Amino acid sequence: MASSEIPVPTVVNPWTKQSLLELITTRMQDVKFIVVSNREPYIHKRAGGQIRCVQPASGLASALDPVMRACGGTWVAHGSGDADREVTGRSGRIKVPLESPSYTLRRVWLTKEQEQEYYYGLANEGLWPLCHVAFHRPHFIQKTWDAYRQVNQLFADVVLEEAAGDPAFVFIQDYHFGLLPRMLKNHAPNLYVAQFWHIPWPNRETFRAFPWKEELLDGMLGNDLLGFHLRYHCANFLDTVDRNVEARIEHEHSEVTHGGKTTMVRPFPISIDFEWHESMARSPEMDNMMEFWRKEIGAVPECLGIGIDRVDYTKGIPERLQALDMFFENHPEYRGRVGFAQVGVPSRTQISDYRQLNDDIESQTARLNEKWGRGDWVPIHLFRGEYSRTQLTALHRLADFCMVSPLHDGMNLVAKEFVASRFDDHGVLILSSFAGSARELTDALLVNPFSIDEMADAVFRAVSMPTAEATRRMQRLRAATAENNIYRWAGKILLALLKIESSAPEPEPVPNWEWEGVSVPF
Ligand code: GDG
Repeated sequence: MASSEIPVPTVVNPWTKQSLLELITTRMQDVKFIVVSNREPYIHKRAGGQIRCVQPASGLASALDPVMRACGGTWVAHGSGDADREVTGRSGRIKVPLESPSYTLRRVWLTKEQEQEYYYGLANEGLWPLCHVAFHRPHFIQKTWDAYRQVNQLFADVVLEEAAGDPAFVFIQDYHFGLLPRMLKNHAPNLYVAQFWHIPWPNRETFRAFPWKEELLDGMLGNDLLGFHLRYHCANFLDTVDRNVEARIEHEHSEVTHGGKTTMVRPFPISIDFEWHESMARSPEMDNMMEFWRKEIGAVPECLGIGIDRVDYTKGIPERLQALDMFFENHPEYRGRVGFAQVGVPSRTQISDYRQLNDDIESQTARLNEKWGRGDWVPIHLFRGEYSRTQLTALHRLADFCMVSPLHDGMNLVAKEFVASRFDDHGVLILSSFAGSARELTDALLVNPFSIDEMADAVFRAVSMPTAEATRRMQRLRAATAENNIYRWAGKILLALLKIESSAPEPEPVPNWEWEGVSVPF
């Protein structure tokens, strides 16, 4: 059957904010809910003599904020904004979001040196390239691992303080906290600990290069539940454990037992609040916002492509620009008619490779515009900066196609946000088959981002696609995203945790810790 003949599936009972709330109010009344991540969902920054509260460009923060708004509870995170301390009480706690406070943000203060070694060093120059396998050499330096251990312990102290001896669900986010689960479980067995690893897990051969394998894996096996986006990442993890630590692995149940403790390893593909994105796209303020982009772009071309990314070497931005170059080379009939707007939010600019990447993208854009531009037609518009969610949604609305071409990505939410914004069923998604989202968004034009020819060809297919085919594809993409939304992701994780909790033996009595100011020895 041709792809355009496959019927659009209807969305049956999707998870909603309401159903998640019901789950929480009926099943989680007696437990605290604590989320831990490095990145905070709201950052207070000084700008022009004023303090602004901004939401960072982060997939993790975008995904979890709606869940926390629904659940309440406490989110423990690094207070990284230059005005964070001024607006936060002595306790380090602040209610967010400011316009409708629904949960507590507990800020953890790190020294510049800790941030440098643990965050930029071990997490982002070690684990990030190791797990992405994007042909970028990871750096493993002992002092960064020492800082990683130290910061994990600092967060453990804060979480134990927030739990205050009560039973709690602790939901840890990402690769910054591989040691935290074990630290928590060793001292508070009445905590139910889950971790979601937002980036890929590499195969065991790649992981061989990591110098502190056993300690990291032992830390992660402190979890009751460990989630990855894809089954493939779970299988890689189990295989890595099999090779490196003394453990019993039950592949059939996807469980590991290590040191007498069992960890469930499960795939939970993350997503977005589909309805929220769609209603924003339909809101009256969109007209003004679209006007904003029309002015920024100048003469909007007949056909507009967009890309929205943190500037990161895993996102494949230079490769995308090369593909556009080849497209203009191969299809002179589209010169002057197709334009591309790339939003690139600077990210991790303390790391020199990231600064270099920003410079490279800028000079590549300048070369391309010099080569192809004529009259008032500018082929590539580069917007380097951070934009509001409303502005990004307006850009989605203006686009005829969206290119999401990471060399490797755990999921990639931009692809899903684009689809959610297109209530008009217009627009073509070009998506890397190395993004986790490609497993669900099979009606996108799937490409190998390492093949410039293939991507250039996909651009041609996108701009020349018959409207009926584009519409059918978009309808199916939207149905898939509406069904697998962020509430489903959170609901499935909570249900798995509740299952673990209900089958747990009666807990041992918990020792009465002195919480204030005491560093719990690990
Ligand atoms: C990790 C994994 C996984 C972009 N520009 C701005 C802005 N954004 C928002 C996007 C989107 C988010 O940032 C980026 O999401 P990605 O999914 O691309 O992810 P990463 O930050 O690399 O995150 C990734 C994700 O975790 C979730 O598990 O999907 O695979 O690498 O929401 O819209 N947001 C704002 N201004 C911008 O200029 N406010």
